[in-house]
Amino acid sequence: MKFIDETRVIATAGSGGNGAISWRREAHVPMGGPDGGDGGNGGAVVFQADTGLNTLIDFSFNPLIKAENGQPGGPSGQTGRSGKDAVVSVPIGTQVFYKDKLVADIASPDARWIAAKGGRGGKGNAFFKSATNRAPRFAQSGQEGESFEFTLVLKSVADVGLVGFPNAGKSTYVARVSAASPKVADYPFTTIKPSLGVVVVDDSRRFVVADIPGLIPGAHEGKGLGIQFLKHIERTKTLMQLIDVSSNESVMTAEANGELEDDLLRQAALEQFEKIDYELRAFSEEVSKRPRLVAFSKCDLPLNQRALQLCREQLETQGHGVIGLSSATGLGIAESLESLYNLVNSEPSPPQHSS
Ligand SMILES: Nc1nc2c(ncn2[C@@H]2O[C@H](COP(=O)(O)OP(=O)(O)OP(=O)(O)O)[C@@H](O)[C@H]2O)c(=O)[nH]1
Ligand SMILES: [Mg+2]
Repeated sequence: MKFIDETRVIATAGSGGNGAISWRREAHVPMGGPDGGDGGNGGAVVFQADTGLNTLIDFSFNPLIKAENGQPGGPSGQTGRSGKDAVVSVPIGTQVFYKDKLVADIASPDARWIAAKGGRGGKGNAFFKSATNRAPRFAQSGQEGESFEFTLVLKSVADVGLVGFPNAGKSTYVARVSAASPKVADYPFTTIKPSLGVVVVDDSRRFVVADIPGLIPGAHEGKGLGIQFLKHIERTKTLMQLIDVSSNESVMTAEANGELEDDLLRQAALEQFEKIDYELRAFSEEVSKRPRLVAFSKCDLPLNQRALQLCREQLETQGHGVIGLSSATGLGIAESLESLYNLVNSEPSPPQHSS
């Protein structure tokens, strides 16, 4: 899945402070010499990778980035304070273009790039004192900070796509495992467009997960919100399918009457699996054949835990990894990350069609 985000920013570094012209004035020194201090340097604009970000949206509201100017020099040889750098967080994968040329690629979690250099502070008149000019009446002006208009482009490719019925707990999972904070609510179609989260398993292992709007039967024909996002799923390396039977109507009714048989529960869960599987197959045979992790979500609820036990074997014989997890309690979360990381890294990348 590729999301393209593009935005323009103007990065302006701080100017250097002017050097000072000043003379020593002390009661007992009749001819005070020059003592004007240097101006401080201007702050730089620095782009820094941030694993918690996955869009450039903030820049569309705030395209002007300005670092602080250096302070002018003072009397008695005082150097002006340097301006603070403007350190701006950008998502990993951000590419920086200047006049259509790629000038930086913020690709790793610790990447830092100086986008605009601050101006040097000017020298004060004390600096220019020499044998031939003992009383220079001039000082240097601070240099202007650099200023550029850049285009930032973010192309994120998601490694894992989350699929499942609306309300299955996809966004809650993304919120649990990444720094992203998608909207979560107890009604269907809370998520209306995909969003990404960067999952940091540990220092050296990361992957990107995509939260996708819920799929419903008929999605491949355009029902619900699904179809346009099924297209994106084609680009992910692997899928995690979330199953949640706790809001299935016949299950709930039987449960309320105290007559929930194993068969009914198993059937309801497998049916949910099949319905999504059918949509995937109808959309693309190739996508449906990719190894998939089937996760029974909300396993803090006994109902889902029981459904997991009842269906595990059958789903495993179909070649899928099967786990139970709860984004509410953390149960099975670490295991899911290990499995997904392994799936992502064992799979050849899908073909890179342009989107
Ligand atoms: N008990 C329990 N509830 C959960 C868990 N995960 C999610 N929920 C609840 O399930 C409801 C739906 O969660 P979402 O994460 O919004 O579901 P979704 O799959 O993203 O839904 P859509 O965006 O509508 O497709 C919310 O009320 C969540 O609080 C869990 O692990 N345990
Ligand atoms: Mg959602």
